[in-house]
Amino acid sequence: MTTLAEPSVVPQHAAATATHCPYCALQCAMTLTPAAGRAVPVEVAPRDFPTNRGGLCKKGWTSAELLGGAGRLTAPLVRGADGRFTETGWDEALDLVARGIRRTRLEHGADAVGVFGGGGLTNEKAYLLGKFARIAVGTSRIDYNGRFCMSSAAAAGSRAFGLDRGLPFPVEDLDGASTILLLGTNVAETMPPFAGHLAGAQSAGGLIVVDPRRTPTARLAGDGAGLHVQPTPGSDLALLLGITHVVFAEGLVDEGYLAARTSGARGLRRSVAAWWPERTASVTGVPAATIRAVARRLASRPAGDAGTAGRPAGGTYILTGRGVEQHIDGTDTATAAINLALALGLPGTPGSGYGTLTGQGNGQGGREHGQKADQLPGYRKITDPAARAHLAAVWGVPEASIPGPGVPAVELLASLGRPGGVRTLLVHGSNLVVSAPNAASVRSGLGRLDLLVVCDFFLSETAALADVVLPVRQWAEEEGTMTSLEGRVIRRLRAVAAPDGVRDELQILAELARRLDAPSAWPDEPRAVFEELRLASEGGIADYSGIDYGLLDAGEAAHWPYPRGSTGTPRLFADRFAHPDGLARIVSVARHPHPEREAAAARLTLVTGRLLEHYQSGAQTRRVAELRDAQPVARITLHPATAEAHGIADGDPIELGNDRGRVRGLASLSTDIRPDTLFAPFHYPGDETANLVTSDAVDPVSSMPEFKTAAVTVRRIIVEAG
Ligand SMILES: Nc1nc2c(c(=O)[nH]1)N[C@H]1C(S)=C(S)[C@@H](COP(=O)(O)OP(=O)(O)OC[C@H]3O[C@@H](n4cnc5c(=O)[nH]c(N)nc54)[C@H](O)[C@@H]3O)O[C@H]1N2
Ligand SMILES: Nc1nc2c(c(=O)[nH]1)N[C@H]1C(S)=C(S)[C@@H](COP(=O)(O)OP(=O)(O)OC[C@H]3O[C@@H](n4cnc5c(=O)[nH]c(N)nc54)[C@H](O)[C@@H]3O)O[C@H]1N2
Ligand code: SF4
Ligand SMILES: [Mo]
Repeated sequence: MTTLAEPSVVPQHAAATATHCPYCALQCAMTLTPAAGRAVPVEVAPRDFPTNRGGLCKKGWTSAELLGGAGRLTAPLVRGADGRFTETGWDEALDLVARGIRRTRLEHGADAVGVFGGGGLTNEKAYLLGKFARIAVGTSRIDYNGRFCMSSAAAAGSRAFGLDRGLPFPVEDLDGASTILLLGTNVAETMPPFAGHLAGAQSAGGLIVVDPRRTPTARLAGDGAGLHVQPTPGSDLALLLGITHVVFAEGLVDEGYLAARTSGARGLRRSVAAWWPERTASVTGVPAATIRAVARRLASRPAGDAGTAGRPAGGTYILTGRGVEQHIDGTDTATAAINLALALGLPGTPGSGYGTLTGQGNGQGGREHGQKADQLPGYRKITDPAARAHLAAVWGVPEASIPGPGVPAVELLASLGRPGGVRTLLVHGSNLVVSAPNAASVRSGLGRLDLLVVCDFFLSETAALADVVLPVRQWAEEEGTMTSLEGRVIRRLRAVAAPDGVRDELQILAELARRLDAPSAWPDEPRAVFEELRLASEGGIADYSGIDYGLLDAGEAAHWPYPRGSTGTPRLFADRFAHPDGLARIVSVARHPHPEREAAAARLTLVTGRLLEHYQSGAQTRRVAELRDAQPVARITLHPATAEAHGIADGDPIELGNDRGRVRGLASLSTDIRPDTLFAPFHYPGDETANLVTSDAVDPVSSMPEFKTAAVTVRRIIVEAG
């Protein structure tokens, strides 16, 4: 068996490397300069770029710490009969994985092999992973953590506009807005440099933030002349129907736009008729006067604002985040936000718009190139005969050999080790036992597998449960492309050599494909994989065929769709939406009963989300001293009145519980939260894992789980010393 190629040597002349942050979708630009002789091999400096304009958050500033090597995996680990890991050679580890895949496939069929990807993977890796699952393994069972992130917004965007690009306009367009409605997003902590783009609306008194917590983002609005709207968790759909009701009732609708650019508008008026402000107030806890004020502000064009050339006077933007999307009615809630935007005539109108804020570094590209259960590269549907024929030709395989649609993440995870379910699972870029809903059941599922293979840089909590762990190159050690929250394709460049023993994930996939005697070609160099991705995406919704590394290296802004021979598309929908008739589709939505929320009404509602210092499951940021020291343990926020009623003082160890499990943390008392609501970050492992109490009930359209609200009880606990 051939061994993998050695990582190519980093050119010595590369004094400074212009690249982007490894973490979130803002993809802040930075320069890495070699720092010879230090524990951390490069120094980070922010670089000017439209999204971050020279800013970085703490995570970006400290991102190079993880290149230093502490805790880094440098050889494949294989679990022995005694249950312990032993370091092995690459051939041995890859042979073992290939044998395991073959055995599962032979005994239980190809669908008994599952693949779980991530929105942090480069486009090249995401693409090759999808191809690997379908063509090398022959399984339909592939999905990824973007299902937990962007799926509701993506489903709503595709349904309404015929295309899902989180922001259909460049971030800088927000600078000229006089009104911005932020629904369930705390950008001041989750994308700090992004907050700079809110300054115009903030100073115009038009920043409106909807969040059950008074977050740093809500403060940007509330402390100025803007508004912080603080609804009952999970009531956003009602709130949006109520605001839309006022838009109709007060004649604020852009009738000309609705007639010219949308279909289905007639049903919309009817669907919001019963949501008059006082009724909406009784469901959401938001005063009727506030609901009216929000509607009026969104429809207003401030007098005296003449605008500038190319930037019309003070427009309005509506943006959603996970706070309104990660619910079992997340797709309908995002749809209600889109419908409100359409009623006001915002999408595609210069200086105004609607968008959703993509989360992970490559959360956008990761959802375009085939990691999703129902999707082929280029954002094509796997059930579409033309799409299948296109990919069959690109891959050189019979169309019938491409599997059909698989199952979404929660269903895939629920099937682990069950009859008819997945028995061998490969994980690339997710720390499931911390980040998946109802985490205890996911942990049991992983325990029932015949073979669990995890690729990671570190021994994450999920990798620690694996049978085989394969150490991969990270961020500044690899080449590739990422697609930012604006749909802009950018280059990730290698600045340092990876530690000895670490392999590129593309090489791992290609090597496994060879060991499985897979048909088709298996390029393992990023540029070659991107060239294949261009062909694969050509003619699809997310068409990258006109983009190449040369263009990106020259610093060209490349927003997809970017068909061969064209230029990119920074702004979408100016003349038409992506449905065949060019119209946006208004799908009327309604609020339905919700068992978890009803249970929560009798107990307390736990809301989960993020802290500035930690990223996701914390697998990376809990290893950075500065970030860990700033937020070393899970702190659960509760209102002083709630705390008093439960005999809890600030700093007390507490436990939240329900029939799914229990989670621990230290009480943090704050009047920034509603008395009926608690907040816990989901970044911590062990008994501080917030997902031990979240529900794996899913949205019927997107299969997004209900991360944001869980019914819980709270109690003070005594923790034994030592
Ligand atoms: N520091 C940091 N930054 C990150 C990440 C990280 O882990 N850490 N992750 C990245 C990723 S992948 C993502 S997806 C983004 C997420 O970015 P955001 O969407 O900004 O983050 P969250 O904290 O998940 O949720 C936002 C807000 O929703 C509120 N919320 C909860 N329930 C409700 C509700 O029912 N209604 C309303 N209106 N609001 C509600 C929460 O109080 C929270 O303040 O962040 C990205 N950036
Ligand atoms: N309760 C609750 N749960 C949530 C959320 C919430 O708001 N509340 N948010 C959800 C959301 S929006 C998201 S995006 C998920 C994220 O949660 P996860 O899917 O767990 O994401 P990360 O913590 O980023 O895990 C990525 C893992 O892959 C590794 N990794 C990073 N890059 C690569 C790579 O290129 N290759 C490989 N092989 N490994 C890599 C990292 O070291 C880390 O161990 O969590 C979801 N879970
Ligand atoms: S905002 Fe996001 S991309 Fe920018 S430095 Fe922070 S984590 Fe990195
Ligand atoms: Mo996310």
